[in-house]
Amino acid sequence: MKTTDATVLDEPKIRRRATDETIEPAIESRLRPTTGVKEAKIYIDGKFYSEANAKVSVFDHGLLYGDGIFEGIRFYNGRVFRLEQHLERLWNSARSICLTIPMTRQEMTEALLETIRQNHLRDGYVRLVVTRGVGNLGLNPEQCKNPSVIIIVATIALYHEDFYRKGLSIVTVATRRSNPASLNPAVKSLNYLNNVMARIEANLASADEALMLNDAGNVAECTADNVFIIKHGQIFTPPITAGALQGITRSVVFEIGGEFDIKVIEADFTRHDIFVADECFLTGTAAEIVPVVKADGRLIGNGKPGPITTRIIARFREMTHKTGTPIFD
Ligand code: PXG
Repeated sequence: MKTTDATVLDEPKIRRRATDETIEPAIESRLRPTTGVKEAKIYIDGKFYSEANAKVSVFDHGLLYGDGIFEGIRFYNGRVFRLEQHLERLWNSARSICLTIPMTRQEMTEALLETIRQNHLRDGYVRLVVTRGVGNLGLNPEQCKNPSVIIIVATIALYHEDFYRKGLSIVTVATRRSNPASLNPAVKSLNYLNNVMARIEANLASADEALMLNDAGNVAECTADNVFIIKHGQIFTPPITAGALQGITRSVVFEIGGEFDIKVIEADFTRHDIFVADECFLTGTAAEIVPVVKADGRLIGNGKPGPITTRIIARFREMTHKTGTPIFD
């Protein structure tokens, strides 16, 4: 295997089969840029790296055990949307898993803004990751003396406008949201395998998203989005105790409900309540606010995005473009 890495000590002494030639390009392709940013700069522990050189140790417990936390943040029109709330949730996740973030919130804010500036974007996505850091192969985090901070800025692959105009389909999956007594779903941890499994189930069922229930059989949320239903002019969403993440976009819907004088109520409900709802929508940083028109094969309402959902989407877009932490001044 050819390599340009001078620190490689030895070549693997594994006899190659003829088919190995077909493996190498696939491995190399992992180094292809994935942020969508030309000459992207990725922040790792106070320094910037190119995509090809942005690497973490194989001994990082984030990789070995999913031991770490993350945030997905959007910036629009040169402003970071709800940055303080994202940092608040990051710090809460850290506190919950006894992880000390190696910088102050002010320093994190500056590192994040500077990473966006270095990538010359006005609209995009930021993935903020804090890992437990390098340890040994044992899982005891006491071995990990230096947590790592990673900031990746990417262009956002916007969902097609049809997605918002026509709505999407969801399917209830067998994989349950984890019980708060095990890994509390309020922690936005690097351990997302539960959600990945749910996502696979949705893919297998050719649905756009997976609806996850909690242990009690009540609706919790989707794999990366909170869920809302509208019935008789009132908006309902599962409480955090049902296994829903304290979504930032979710909290914006509470604000918009207040502005529109529409009650937003946290309540436990079942998938039956989704089937008989007038409207349904999902919220998340990546998807923003997106209507759901089909659940487990049943049309919701008349099978078209509802009027309240449509109004909320319009107001949300206004807010994303007019508010937020300025990046450039
Ligand atoms: N529920 C879960 C489980 C999540 O991970 C949300 C709800 C929505 O929260 P916000 O704060 O984004 O309104 C999330 C969001 C992505 C991405 O690419 C986002 C999440 C997870 C995985 C990917 O934006 N988290």
